[in-house]
Amino acid sequence: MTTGKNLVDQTRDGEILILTIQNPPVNAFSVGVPEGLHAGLDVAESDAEVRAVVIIGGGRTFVAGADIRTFDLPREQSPDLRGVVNRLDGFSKPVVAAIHGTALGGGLELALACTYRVAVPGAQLGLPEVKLGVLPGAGGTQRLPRVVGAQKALEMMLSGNPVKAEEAGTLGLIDELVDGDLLTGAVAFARAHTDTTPLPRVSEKTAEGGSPELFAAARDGIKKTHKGQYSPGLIVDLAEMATRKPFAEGYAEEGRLFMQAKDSPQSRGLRHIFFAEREAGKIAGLDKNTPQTEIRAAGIIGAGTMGGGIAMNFLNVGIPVTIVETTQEALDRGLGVVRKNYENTAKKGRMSMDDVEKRMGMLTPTLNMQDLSGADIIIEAVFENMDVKKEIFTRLDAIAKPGAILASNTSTLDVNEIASVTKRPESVIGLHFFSPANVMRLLEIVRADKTSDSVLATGMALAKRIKKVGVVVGVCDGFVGNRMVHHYGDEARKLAEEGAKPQDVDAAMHSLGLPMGPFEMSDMAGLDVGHLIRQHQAKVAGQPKPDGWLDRIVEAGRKGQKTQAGIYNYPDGRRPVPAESTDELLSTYRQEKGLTPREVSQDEATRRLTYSLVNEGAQILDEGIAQRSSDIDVIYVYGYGFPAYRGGPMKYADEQGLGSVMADLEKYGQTPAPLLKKLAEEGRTFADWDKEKARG
Ligand code: T1G
Repeated sequence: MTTGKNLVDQTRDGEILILTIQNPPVNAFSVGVPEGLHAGLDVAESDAEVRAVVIIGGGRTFVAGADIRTFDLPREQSPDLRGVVNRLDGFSKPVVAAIHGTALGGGLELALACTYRVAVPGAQLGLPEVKLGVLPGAGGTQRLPRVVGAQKALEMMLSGNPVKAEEAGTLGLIDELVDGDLLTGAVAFARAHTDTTPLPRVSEKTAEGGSPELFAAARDGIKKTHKGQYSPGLIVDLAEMATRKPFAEGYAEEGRLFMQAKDSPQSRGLRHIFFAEREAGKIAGLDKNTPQTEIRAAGIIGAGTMGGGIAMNFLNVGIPVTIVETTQEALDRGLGVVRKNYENTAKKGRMSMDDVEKRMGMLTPTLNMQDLSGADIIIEAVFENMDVKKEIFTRLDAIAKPGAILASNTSTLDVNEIASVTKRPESVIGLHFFSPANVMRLLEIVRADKTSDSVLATGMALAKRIKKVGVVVGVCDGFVGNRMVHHYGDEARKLAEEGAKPQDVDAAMHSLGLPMGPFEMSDMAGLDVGHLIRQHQAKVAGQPKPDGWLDRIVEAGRKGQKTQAGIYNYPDGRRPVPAESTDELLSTYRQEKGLTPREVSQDEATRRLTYSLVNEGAQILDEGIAQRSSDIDVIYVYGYGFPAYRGGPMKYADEQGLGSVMADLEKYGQTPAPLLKKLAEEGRTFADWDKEKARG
């Protein structure tokens, strides 16, 4: 297929032809790149004066892989990476891949088909395809084992994590580490090899170290590390073929399996999340160049579980933190937890004790809120009570310096109301971290009515800086994640009242790939939290005290994991064991309420629970509390354990078809949200809605 598009520049350095790929921002292997490379190789073949070729990436990186946006294009319109790789394999003249930034996926496969590879220190080389639900499809599964051995190749392809150039050098993945200018180094290397014969070909090498035990262990391992996923098993099969079969046979099989994996719902789900995560960072109407506050020092109010975890995020990126508590005992306890977390990480060899001391050294404890007067951002992380939060923000307003950002880690309360007690509501924002805050990657960034663009832009940039996935949400009860979980919990409660056992309800979500079901999650969060919220809501609404079966469990002193008993028993602390007392309590409750228990299939439970999330998600979109359905997917994948290979609840619904989602909602007595109803009737998807919204 010739498009006439050519994204490769040709230049010469004497007898060396230099092919520079120009496809910013990451030189993805898009249409125009294969065409340009073929044009360059044509010149190299036909011009006798050309003795060798250097392939290099323009801008900040080598090739970061195939263009993921082209995966769903018909084959004849897709950029033909394998075609270029086939031509490079055994090319008549030496071809040197000059690597800086990243050589990932198809980018590393391109380099592996070249005669030689050179790189600058710090460059990253890897095959991350498994993270997209596919497998290396341009020779990677056959060439990488032939260079680094079966074990290392499996490790790289199953983790999807890159290795640095320095390590690549020790592995033989690159032939030379170039100090100084990459192009100069690559041209010199090429020039030094113009007379080399025969030219080395990776495809002719033997893949060492492929014992049956290795592949058996890998197959076992992925059952845990990649539970429910399709492509990792294919990667193990192909790596095994690389150690057993001729290159051509393994390569052909790789091509076939790649197409299968690419067309799988799992790959669509993972690719959706890849782009959704990047899209979430963009806020409609917010100028990219909006001025931001420079965050050099942070303040945190509350050294409890959340406060301590939040502090670690700042310390981890070198931002000093002043942390406030009301009593010395609470302060010491909070700092003790932070130090213990770091020491545990050091024990696992993932951090040095020096680093532990360095980070603890940047953490200043105090009982005096006045000590926050120098902070650029102050995050309040005290327990969920509006009066307490208002009192704190009133004091903060007097203490914090002009321009400081005042943030609340509230997970449900009205940020507008919190902001209203300050004279600078434009400086107030919600930063909703998820527990454990030093681990969970999600950060719901709550944009209040008066939050300024600058404060919002600073919040988004800060999320990236502390390695969180920031998603902007509007103000409402529970924002996006918790608001949806509320309906999910309601549906779970109903399923149990209708006859399902709590463990079967949870198993329904395990079957979808979630590590925890709704009842396990409630027990972990603490049943008393939901109980207090229900009591508060009943009081506000002037209704009688709630007397649901969950309330009765709490009133029996069973608050969940923290009391080793809730819906489940926890004989060894964390593993839930079905509790007879819960079954008895439920059957008493049903009798009292005149409910006749019935068989509830796992399929019904899975649909009702998942679609309760989707339905509320649609309502949230309609109200503008979330910008796009893909943001909701990012929230559920990074905050609630929804499997990325399902793409998140909204993507999952699109895959099922909104027509059938709506039919199931109605069948099970849930009222479809107007937006979902509209899209279903028009045969459209949430993805269509996002595109339309983005077009404005
Ligand atoms: N295809 C299309 N677009 C891509 C892309 C890709 N491979 N990689 C990045 N982008 C876009 C991204 O969406 C964003 O767009 C912009 O580039 C900057 O990215 C046969 C089939 C390279 C480490 O999995 O991991 O090869 O939002 O914000 O943080 O075996 O991008 O600006 O519009 O992420 O500096 C294998 C994917 C593909 C690597 C840079 N390769 N990329 O991170 O920037 S499968 C990958 C990354 C494959 C073959 C198979 C990262 C990065 P926008 P960014 P960054």
